[in-house]
Amino acid sequence: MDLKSKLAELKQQAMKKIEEVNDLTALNELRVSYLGKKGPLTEVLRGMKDLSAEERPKVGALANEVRDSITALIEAQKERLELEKINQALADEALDVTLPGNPVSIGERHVLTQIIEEIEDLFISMGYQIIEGPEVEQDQYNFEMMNLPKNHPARDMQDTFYITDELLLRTHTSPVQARTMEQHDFSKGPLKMLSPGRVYRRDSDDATHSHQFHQVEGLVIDKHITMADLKGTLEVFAKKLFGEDREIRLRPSYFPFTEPSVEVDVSCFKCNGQGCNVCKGTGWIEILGSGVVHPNVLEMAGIDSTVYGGFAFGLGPDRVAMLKYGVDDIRHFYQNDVRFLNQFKVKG
Ligand code: 2NL
Repeated sequence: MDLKSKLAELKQQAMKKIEEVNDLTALNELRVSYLGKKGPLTEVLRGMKDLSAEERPKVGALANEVRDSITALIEAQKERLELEKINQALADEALDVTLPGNPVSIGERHVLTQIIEEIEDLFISMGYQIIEGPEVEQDQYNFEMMNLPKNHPARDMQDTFYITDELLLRTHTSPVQARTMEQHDFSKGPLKMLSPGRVYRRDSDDATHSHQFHQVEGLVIDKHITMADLKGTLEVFAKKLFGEDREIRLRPSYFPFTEPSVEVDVSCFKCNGQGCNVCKGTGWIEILGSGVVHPNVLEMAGIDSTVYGGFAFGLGPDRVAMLKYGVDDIRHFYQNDVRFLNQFKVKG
């Protein structure tokens, strides 16, 4: 076959294959196979040396035309395939921005944390510091410094988890206050503190008892503190937590660490004092214990009880939450069933 026919056939075959190609890799392979150094076009050009002077420019021109045509078609196909690729990618990644979003379920602080933080915020606003301490305590801080010497009958009131003779799980948050009183520099001003935290008692768990629960204790020590300071403070507290219409009343009581001691009732937030199931017909709900700090407690912490005095109170956030939300079993707070916890979501 002469070179002209060879070129014509080569062109026809190449144009057909390039026309049919449908991806960029195959197109590049075709380019290499037809136009590359080892391709048929190069071979034709190499064979030109054997042609006559008359034939050589004609075949040369034809060879150029064939190469240009193939190159042009390859370029056109390349452009088409690249555009298709981009369009395909855009189609694959298309987003319907009008579709509704998937709702995200957002958690909430535990109901007890909510109550405790509400109490913390109130006392912070009155100038108190929030101070926390260890849950594994020394007998010294948990009992001794709270005016509960060994063999004191009041220790029987507290069924305690002992770890060793001297180490125990704290039965109240008072040891945090004992530690703080010991350290406080009264030349810098009064001590006003609030200690929230977990406490432990050797109770059998039932609807109203848990071996692990919470306590929030408050303590103020300064010169010239009286029962009136205590009453005013607790009135603000009761109104903040149970509503502006609440009143409080004090009843005499006994705690080893306060003298005098009082039990504090708040007028029932459900029936406003008329008598109902929440207040068991009395119109009053007991919410905390408190009193004037016993001089022995001050002295044991190195504070001169003839110069300084104070008041202290303790309450159980578990009980407050049960009253506030009508929860009938303290164990709900510790089982962490989301169906229970989700009832206390502040936001949707
Ligand atoms: C209650 C009663 C109370 C205190 C806690 C206290 C602390 C110090 C000194 C004196 Cl450092 N007292 N704390 C006082 C009276 C009562 O708790 O029923 N809590 C749930």
